[in-house]
Amino acid sequence: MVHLEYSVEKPLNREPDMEKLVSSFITAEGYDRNHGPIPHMDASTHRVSVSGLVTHALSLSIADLAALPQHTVVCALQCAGNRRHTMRTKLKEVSGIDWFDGAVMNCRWRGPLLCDVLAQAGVCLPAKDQRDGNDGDDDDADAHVAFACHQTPTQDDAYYGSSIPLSRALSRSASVLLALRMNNAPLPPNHGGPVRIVAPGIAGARSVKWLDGITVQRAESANYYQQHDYKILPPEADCAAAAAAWWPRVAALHDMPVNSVVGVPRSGSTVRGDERDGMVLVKGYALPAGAEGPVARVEVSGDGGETWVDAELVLRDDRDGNGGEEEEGEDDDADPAELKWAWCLWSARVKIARGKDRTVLSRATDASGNSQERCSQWNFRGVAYNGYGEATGLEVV
Ligand SMILES: Nc1nc2c(c(=O)[nH]1)N[C@H]1C(S)=C(S)[C@@H](COP(=O)(O)O)O[C@H]1N2
Ligand SMILES: [Mo]
Repeated sequence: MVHLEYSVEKPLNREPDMEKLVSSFITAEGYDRNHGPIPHMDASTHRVSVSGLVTHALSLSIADLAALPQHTVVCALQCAGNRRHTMRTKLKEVSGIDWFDGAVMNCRWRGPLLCDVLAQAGVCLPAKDQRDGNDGDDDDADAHVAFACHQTPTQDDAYYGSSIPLSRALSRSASVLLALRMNNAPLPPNHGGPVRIVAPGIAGARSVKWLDGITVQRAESANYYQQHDYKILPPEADCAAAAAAWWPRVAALHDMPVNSVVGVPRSGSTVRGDERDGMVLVKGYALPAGAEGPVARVEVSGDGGETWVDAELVLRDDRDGNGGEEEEGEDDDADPAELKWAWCLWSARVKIARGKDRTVLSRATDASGNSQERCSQWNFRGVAYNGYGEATGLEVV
């Protein structure tokens, strides 16, 4: 019997304190996002099936997965609805949980690469029927790898599922993992233990927890959460009824956009400038777009965007590359972690005039030149908001 925590009606959804979140490059206690109960599973009996368009269907135990070459990625896992509160308050009401800026965590994930698991099964796409009118150019563009968790029902479907394009799944450099470990310890139940997908750069909704099925198929996952909700609908889809016609016509959200957030000071707080020069310490995090990281630059403004200063960036954990904290018998740091998917923490001392109702802004640019705009376009579900980071209503004394 699987022991369950919470329920389909009342799943666990919470985000950590912002000041704590931006105080550590590796997130020890991140946000929780669930569409159903949290199952507590037996790692010694759990199996992951690999089926569909493969030459050998597989049923892999956790021990089988641990016996494959293990890969470490330090990456941010972010809910597509992170910063929804800002979109809702700045632009217009949206539908969804009122996430502030903390539905993201930067962790060290370790496990076999999805491409190695798929290689073992042997992906085999039969040639498509010529009558499809296919010109053969990109014959496999409709091929996807679907992930599923059938352990519990969810709020909108009988199971939880997602998919990513096959090309991404087969790409070694995309570093999609079947994560068995998080921050040098076995993956805990709330974050998907004993095994979850970690798809770096891609909206958290695709990183299926309590993974029990992988299917190679010629269509996206039919699951509710792939077909709805995690999509950037056009502005004319402005209510549930109008959105209904758009869900099947808009692509599922995958890569998340470049982003940054002001973590300290918090909006509405009173801040004291430095005794000598009046400068205020501002801190936050920044995220690269999809596979285009790492973050290259973060600028901060204390005067509403007229002048900007460059922030100092922390782009790695001090422990990376020099041993690190290891558990007995584990060697999570044997290979250096990849860092292009990681977030960065930043800090800057900025000049803010004394008085009430002051604003601090932040804007990030990643290694590929993607930069934040002041505001992003409204969408019905309030996903992928990436306007400038901001702390508003500050009183500087
Ligand atoms: N099985 C399952 N996987 C899931 C979900 C879920 O509800 N069930 N939620 C998804 C969403 S929307 C997000 S943002 C991340 C959250 O992961 P976390 O709870 O570890 O933060 O898991 C994803 N994987
Ligand atoms: Mo999410």
